[in-house]
Amino acid sequence: MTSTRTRRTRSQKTIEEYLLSEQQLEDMYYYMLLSRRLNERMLALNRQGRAPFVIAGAGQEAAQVGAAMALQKGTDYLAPYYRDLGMNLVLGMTAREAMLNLLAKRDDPNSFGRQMPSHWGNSARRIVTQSSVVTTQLVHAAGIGLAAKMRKDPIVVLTCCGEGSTSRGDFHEALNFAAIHKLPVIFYVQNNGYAITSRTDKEMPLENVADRARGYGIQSAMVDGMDCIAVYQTVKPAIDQARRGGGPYLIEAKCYRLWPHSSDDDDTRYRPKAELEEWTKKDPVTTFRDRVVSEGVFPAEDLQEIEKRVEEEVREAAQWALMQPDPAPEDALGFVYKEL
Ligand SMILES: Cc1ncc(C[n+]2csc(CCOP(=O)(O)OP(=O)(O)O)c2C)c(N)n1
Ligand SMILES: [Mg+2]
Repeated sequence: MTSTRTRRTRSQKTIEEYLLSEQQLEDMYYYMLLSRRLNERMLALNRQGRAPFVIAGAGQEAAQVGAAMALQKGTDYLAPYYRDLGMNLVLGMTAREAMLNLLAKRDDPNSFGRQMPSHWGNSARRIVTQSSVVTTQLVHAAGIGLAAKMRKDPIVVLTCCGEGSTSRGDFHEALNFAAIHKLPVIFYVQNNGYAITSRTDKEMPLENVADRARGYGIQSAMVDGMDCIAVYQTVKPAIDQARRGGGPYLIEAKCYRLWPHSSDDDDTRYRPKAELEEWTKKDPVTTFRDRVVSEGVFPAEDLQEIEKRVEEEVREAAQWALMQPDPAPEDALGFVYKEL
């Protein structure tokens, strides 16, 4: 995002303490807020009967935006999972494109309306197309890492999944393979406490996903995934090290899914209300805002300008996307068979 605002007084000291530029901090807020507002509008469209299915990243915006900002755009690869709207936005997806994807429109750049919503993919942005089968993207990431190593290409692959997905075989195979071959892959696990209705303690016998790294001899870190700045500062050095040939890294971002699993889920049947209320106090978007305002980094008026811009962008994108054409029925077999 490029700033068009007039400058107001800022606390230079605090900005330096964050080890981030003013622009990076502004971008963090913009992308987190854009992701949240898009998800809210998407759910409204779903409830109006206009969008079939929503699977959102609400509560995970800091974990996603902070990590994606550590990538080199257009150079590094992202093998995301369905909740990663925030990551896609950082790597260049527009609000209009996000809405085309939700509505399975002809011009959806992810799959031209062929995949379910939130099945990302964009070759120009180096975002790897994904399967509905959870965790398969980790194996794809290991393969891309191997190709990069063989070509001596200094790229890094960031691949994401939820903590529930770390109990599937693909997780273990991908980590083992990446560790043996010292591949430039960051395995980034967004631990949001649940795999649909199952709490973490019913998914694995350990408290921390990061502890699983030891079994493969790779380095690991845990970070507060509700804190965008901490996430960036944890992921960036791991990416830099992998780019220098230091091998894979497992990072666990502890966060929380503030919404039900999807638009088809009723979380009141399995999630205690008090737990949700506690985590809502740590909402990554509002806590970021409160922090940068109270520490004098941004005057509240500057953030209000971003908020107004985001509202307008999301409103316009939804209206525009609803009017875009659906895929033509005769194109249904496109991309299925090789054109001769
Ligand atoms: C192999 C496989 N099993 C089951 C499912 C159904 N499923 C979709 S999402 C999901 C939960 C995954 O939980 P987690 O990895 O923690 O990610 P979260 O949704 O919590 O972000 C499940 C079981 C699937 N898509 N693929
Ligand atoms: Mg989960």
